[in-house]
Amino acid sequence: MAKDTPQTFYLKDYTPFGYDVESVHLTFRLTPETTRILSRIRFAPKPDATDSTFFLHGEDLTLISARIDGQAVTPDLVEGGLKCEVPGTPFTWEAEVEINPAGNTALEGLYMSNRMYCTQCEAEGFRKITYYPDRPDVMSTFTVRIEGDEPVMLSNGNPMGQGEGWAEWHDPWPKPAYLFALVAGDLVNYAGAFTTRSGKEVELNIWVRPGDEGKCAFGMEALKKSMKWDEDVYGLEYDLDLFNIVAVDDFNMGAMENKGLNIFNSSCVLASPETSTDANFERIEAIIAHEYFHNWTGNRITCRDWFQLCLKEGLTVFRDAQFTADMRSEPVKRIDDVIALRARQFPEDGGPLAHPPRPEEFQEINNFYTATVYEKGAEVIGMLKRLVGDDNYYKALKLYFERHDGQACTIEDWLKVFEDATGRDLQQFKLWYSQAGTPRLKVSEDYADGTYTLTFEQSTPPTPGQPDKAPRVIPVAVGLLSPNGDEVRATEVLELTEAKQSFSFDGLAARPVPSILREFSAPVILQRETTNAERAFLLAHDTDPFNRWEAGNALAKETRVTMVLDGDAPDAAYLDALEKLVRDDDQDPAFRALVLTPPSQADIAQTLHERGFTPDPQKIYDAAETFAQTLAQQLETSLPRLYAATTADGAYVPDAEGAGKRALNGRILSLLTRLDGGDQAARQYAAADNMTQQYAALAALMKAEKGAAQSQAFFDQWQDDRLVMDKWFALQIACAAPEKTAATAAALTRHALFDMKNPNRFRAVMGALAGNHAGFHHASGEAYQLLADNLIALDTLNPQTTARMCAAFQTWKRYGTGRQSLIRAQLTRIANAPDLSRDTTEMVTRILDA
Ligand code: 0A1
Ligand code: ZN
Repeated sequence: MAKDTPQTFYLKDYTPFGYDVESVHLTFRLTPETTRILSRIRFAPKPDATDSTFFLHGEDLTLISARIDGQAVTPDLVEGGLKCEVPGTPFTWEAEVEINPAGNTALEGLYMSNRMYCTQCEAEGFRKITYYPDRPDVMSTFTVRIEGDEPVMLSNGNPMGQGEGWAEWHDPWPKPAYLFALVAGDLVNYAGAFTTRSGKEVELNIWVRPGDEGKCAFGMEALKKSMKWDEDVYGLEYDLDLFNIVAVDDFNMGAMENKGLNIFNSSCVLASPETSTDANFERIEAIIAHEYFHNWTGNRITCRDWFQLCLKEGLTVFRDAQFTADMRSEPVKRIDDVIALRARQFPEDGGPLAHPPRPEEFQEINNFYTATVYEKGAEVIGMLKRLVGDDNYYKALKLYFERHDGQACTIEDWLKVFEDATGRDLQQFKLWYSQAGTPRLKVSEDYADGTYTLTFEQSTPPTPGQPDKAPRVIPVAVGLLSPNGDEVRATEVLELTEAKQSFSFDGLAARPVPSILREFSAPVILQRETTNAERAFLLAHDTDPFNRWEAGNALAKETRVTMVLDGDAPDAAYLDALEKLVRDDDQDPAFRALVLTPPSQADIAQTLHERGFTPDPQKIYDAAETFAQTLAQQLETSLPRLYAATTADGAYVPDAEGAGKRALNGRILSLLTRLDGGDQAARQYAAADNMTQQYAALAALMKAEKGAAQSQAFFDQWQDDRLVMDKWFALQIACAAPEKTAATAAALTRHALFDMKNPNRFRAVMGALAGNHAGFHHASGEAYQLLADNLIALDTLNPQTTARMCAAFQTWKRYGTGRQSLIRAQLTRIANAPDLSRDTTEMVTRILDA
């Protein structure tokens, strides 16, 4: 059907569906190209319906037959679904449709991945399986019969029976269609068990392709830890007798929380020391927790409509971050999250794609699974918790689960439980959900007669559709240090509500050094005149680990910005401070690794842009290289000792302590490689028995252009492992010099193992291209063109992944006119590609309209 005039959906237009769905029975007759689905659905007209149109969504379906109460009917096939005359009393709708899973490269609905059937229904994929009111506020129980030759055939809920060529499932919990799932194929299970605190025995399985059983143990442990943690911290128990996880190779996102049958991108569940890095292990633990936590925040309490997406995603990200902080290190998790927020959410919030955590309109909801909905959505909850305090937070959450279990809710419902539990008025706080853009917080200070005064001015730049913004509630955690480094005021949360507001601290013996926005208490950009000496002081003395890191990070940025703008050499005082910290064995290795990790080049570009300069990616690259080289030379005499001291002995364990040590060791190795020509890295590569060290050594060598032999060896060793090969593809592009980046990526798209249909492989190559800042923005424009070529080609196969990757161009307006016109030409070329999908059209249009 024609998609010429894309439809826009608005939050304000919400109307409930006119019918209750009392039960859903589905029969799947599986064959790769002509799967038949028979549905039998019991509908009951709602007595108070405002709109009783009987419209069922449906896309890419061939309708074979339809019946109401056993009588054949001929529905009207309309854009996006069907309409039908129906009785005014409860009735049974039956339909038979045919679909083609093998031809489904969009990976939405029922599709095939490596000869295995699987589904992805969030957000609106169920309408590609059968005609249905495919909206999250329509909840029902599902009974599913699967007929086919596959050895394993799974769906949601509990198994009801199985025999030769069939299996039946029933999910007793009413759910929206987006949580439906079906998997069928040649799978083996890695089994586990969990006893809930009320004594219920739950069978756990991770289903994988034969051969991958050895990569399930870590994921299983992570699942059990998540189940236990949700009981201990939130009092939430699992509610079925069975919890299944399935790993699939072709998946658009990370994973999906389908009720009782989570489906995972194999990269987010399969792990082994030989094939996964520490970062992979940590991410897998977090994603398994995230999907598990959705069972309550998402499934038991779901969203009324897709505008409320952050209701489940922001809260679930917040919960998984709490979990990771508890399992690993709280400050390290916070620092990692803030780095990610600044790298992914700040550019979104400051560019053409800016939208509030709860958007008010969309064309394609798949384009709103964003850093703003997820990560900023979680930040908003973090602020709420800080404002009401821990006890009130858990009191409100308890009320939320009691009051709304089994419902499809809104942000208003969510805030109301906090108001009711705490007596607090959250009207102004709610602006965080409706306003886009990152607030700027300008700080000035004054000291006289023992009284120190901090004055804050907040403002938020205009974003698309929102020229002016009212002041928000901003919790600013502040502590004060005396000039000798002692803390003279412990952390206190200042609550900003006005455009300009002052706070005083009296009884001070001397002018204090403020530590502002501790733990990054609000997602804002702090603007404050300060000196490098003060930053170095905070790096040495702050009692808040986040702000200690932040001080080091600010120093690193200042140094690099000055190098770029003035061509200066790296700041000597900063180098000294770094050296002191790195050599201090009393300091946590993970913390030292973080301080030693330079700000990304994209981050420097963003900082320059914020200060009104046009970033030059090549100069930023050169400054990064000079800085690293100078640091390596400064540390020359200590590097071999540090390398030895941080080299882990004993068996590899992917825990926080080991990971912190290896992260520091990796940073040291990369510096050492700048001085020893790669000798140590080559030895490490040869000796490595785990992927973290093998990969770190290979990366150091490739960066030094000394890794040809090891890269070939890596390929020979791992060519049959898809996930490891994704690393091999990405690393070559990430390590390429700016002038070679596009050519390296182009050559890899011609490699026999490049497969555009596999989102992981596509992202490994195109994501690495967009992520190599100086290479992507090389003045030749070759990288822009290569990305556009590939996006145009992918769009005909997989619109969702194509549209997401268009965001690589979202910062285009911050670069110089030459680069802008090169990018505009590519965006225009994409926009004009024949039959461009609705997903990509929306993204390119929004980016171009900037
Ligand atoms: N709800 C999942 C993420 C997800 C979203 C959309 C998908 O397809 C469009 C797939 C997965 C989560 O938050 O983990
Ligand atoms: Zn989620």
